[in-house]
Amino acid sequence: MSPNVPLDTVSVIGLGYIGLPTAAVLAQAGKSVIGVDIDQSTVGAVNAGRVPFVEEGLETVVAGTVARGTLRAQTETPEADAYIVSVPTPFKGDHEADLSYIETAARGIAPRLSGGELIVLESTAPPGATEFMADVILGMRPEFAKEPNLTSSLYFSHAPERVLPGRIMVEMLENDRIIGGLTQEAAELNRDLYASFCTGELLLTDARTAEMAKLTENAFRDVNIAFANELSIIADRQGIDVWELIELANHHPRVNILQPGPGVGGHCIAVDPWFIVSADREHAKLIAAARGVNDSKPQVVIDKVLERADRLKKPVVAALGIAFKANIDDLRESPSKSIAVELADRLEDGQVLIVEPNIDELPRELTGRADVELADLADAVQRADIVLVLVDHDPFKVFDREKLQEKIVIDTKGLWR
Ligand code: SAJ
Repeated sequence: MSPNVPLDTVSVIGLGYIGLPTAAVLAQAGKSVIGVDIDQSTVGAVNAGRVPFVEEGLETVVAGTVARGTLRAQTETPEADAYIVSVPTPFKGDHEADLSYIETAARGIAPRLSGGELIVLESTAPPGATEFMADVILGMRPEFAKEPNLTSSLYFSHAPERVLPGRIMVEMLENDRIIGGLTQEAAELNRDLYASFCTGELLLTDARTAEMAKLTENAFRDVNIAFANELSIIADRQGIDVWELIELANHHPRVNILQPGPGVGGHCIAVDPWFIVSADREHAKLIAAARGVNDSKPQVVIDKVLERADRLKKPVVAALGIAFKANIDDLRESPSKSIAVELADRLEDGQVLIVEPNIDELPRELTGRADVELADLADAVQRADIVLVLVDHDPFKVFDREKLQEKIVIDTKGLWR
């Protein structure tokens, strides 16, 4: 039996790629939701029913729930029955997790508590982070630490997000969720809250296992992409088409190799495995090696382009895609973007034409330079000596390949094979 405490008002701390969709689906499910963000422009956008980033289907739900009055945003942490902390956990130093955003969120929540509240950590974090969040809050409110397990106490839980950018509004409703409580009651209360919007299975465990499960999922994917990336380097040197190789090997009933690319980007898969490594450096050998392989792939691509460009006078490179993956506008931790930046720096007397249909202006690192320009696909290909495919955006797939004749094509995504 879950503790009998209300879960009507929910405050979501951090209105980013995960927090805002979470707030929106909770509001859609009938909760009264108050989103909190330190960024006034995010707060302003949400209150106007707008979304500060591209995510299929999100704006409609935000606009609808704001108009109905079930979702609003502010910069101050309010009183609420439940809190969901969805703030960044970047790394610092030697790939240690930086828990300072979680700490700041916890410090904002503590003064608002009156007992009986559920506090959920959604941010991906290393084993022990939920206990850390609880310690920060209980350190500020020691009166709640004295009577654990009573309805007047606080309930701490971890429910790591697992949604795929680009499919967030579907996966948030349908994916199974792992819910790890610091106590059984906390896990049950967390399950009751998430059952209001999630039709997937809600799997209860303890907080440390839930923390590790999330890291394990992303490390699994990272290791498997590293395998594909390593194969792509070996195959290239052996004169073998890696895409054909993988397709053939995947006909085996128990083989399922992922796809190589220019490297691994985004704020999850390129980051989270480090939290396992930093928790146990001595034993996380494979996970650390996979990170190394994936992080080295952009340099392999850069070297290949420079080698080809070396033979040309005033080489023009069309870089197709700088987002971290297909059909999104997210440039964070994007290997494609760093490849474009380094090419712009190193191409002698050359030019880089960036084709990125999901953005209207170039990021800071690529602006204000005479040798870089945002161009449309047809124009860039026409002007380029080297066409470098970095992201498999849909519009690139249907490009007329006749127009590639006489171009040097370096295709890191196997788009046009
Ligand atoms: N990539 C490849 N080859 C592949 C698949 C992906 O090179 O075969 C690259 C992508 O181009 C991209 C990176 O890997 O640069 C990551 O992309 P992704 O689509 O694998 O994953 P993310 O980072 O968008 O989202 C992941 C998901 N985790 C898993 O699939 C295990 C998502 O479910 C998580 O919620 C998310 O991380 C997160 O927030 O942790």
